[in-house]
Amino acid sequence: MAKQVIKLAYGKGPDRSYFEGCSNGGRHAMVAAARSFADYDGIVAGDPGFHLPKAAIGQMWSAQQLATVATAKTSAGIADITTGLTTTERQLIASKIIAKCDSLDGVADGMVQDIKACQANFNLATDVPTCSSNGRDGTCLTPAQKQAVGNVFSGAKSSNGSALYASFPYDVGVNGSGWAQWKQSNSISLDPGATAFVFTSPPQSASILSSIGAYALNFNMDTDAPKIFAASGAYSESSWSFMTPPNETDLSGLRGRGAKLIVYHGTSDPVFSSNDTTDWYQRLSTASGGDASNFARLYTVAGMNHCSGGPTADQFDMLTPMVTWVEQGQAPDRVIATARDTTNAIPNSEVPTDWGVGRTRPLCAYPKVARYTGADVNSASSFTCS
Ligand SMILES: [Ca+2]
Repeated sequence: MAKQVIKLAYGKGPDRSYFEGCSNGGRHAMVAAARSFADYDGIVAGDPGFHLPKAAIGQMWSAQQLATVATAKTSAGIADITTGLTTTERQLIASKIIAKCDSLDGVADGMVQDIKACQANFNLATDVPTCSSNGRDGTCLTPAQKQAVGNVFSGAKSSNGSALYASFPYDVGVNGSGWAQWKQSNSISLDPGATAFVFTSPPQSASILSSIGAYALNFNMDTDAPKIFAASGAYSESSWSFMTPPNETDLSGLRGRGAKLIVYHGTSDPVFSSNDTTDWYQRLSTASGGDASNFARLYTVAGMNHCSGGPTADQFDMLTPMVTWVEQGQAPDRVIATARDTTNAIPNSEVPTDWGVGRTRPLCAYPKVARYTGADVNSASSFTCS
């Protein structure tokens, strides 16, 4: 429609067209890269939910895990999953992740840039103190809590152990308010609503809206989850079919016309896993002769929750590097991100005060990692992508 308006107003269409979106908009971007590549010269996909129906199942899986260790019920009479893992306990987990992973990138700065190495170094079972089943005081997790949290991070599975969605990397942003919002609120409201009425076929009766939390906690990973692939009567196409790219590692159309794709993803995104996106990027690289970086690049954002927030440097401009890439042929090796401290026009209250002001970091083209090389710890220029 915009292109039509431009053509009517100026007598010719736009010279260049760009698409950018985060979250479900990131899914739109991924689908556009595969299906509508002829319409865009550059596409930026942020924290893409491009496996959205699976991610929603993952959310309800997480809710079910946390329900097993809840200590109270809601007014609706279901497990209050916010009591399964308190804010203090999330901060405890984050502090233990920091203890094991912060320095792997060369500097103890409260940010885990080498997220892959962190997964090999951090062990929930042994790095977080264990308390007795009735000894929860914020300094430990019970064995049952460790089981539940471990299951949340290892991702949704059917009863025979088949993965229904991706795992999540352990990262410091587990202490972010966005983590709790998605894992302990949206997971029993937004995700089950979308699953019940859009993602599964046939859709549920609207009457279940009055007990949508119970729908989430009773969602059957064996018999309900497959309904995202089902069509039924008037619902002649499954959500999986209409919401995901037809072949997510075939971007030959985009590549063939010289268009570019930039994807970014917070490593502490609690709803759409950055593991899912890095897995896709690795498969795209394999399908592209071992290297997709001449037309598609991925940047992970340390500590960032879903599209923003958490202990992170989450203010960055991906559009300008995209335009430079498309129009001048200069691929972005690093993009500078800024932490929104108290001096920022839109501060992020989850930026730790001990970071001071003016912190910048490079976002590195995956699989490169931002590593400290010395000098000012708050300056992106003190980091190399390697
Ligand atoms: Ca660090």
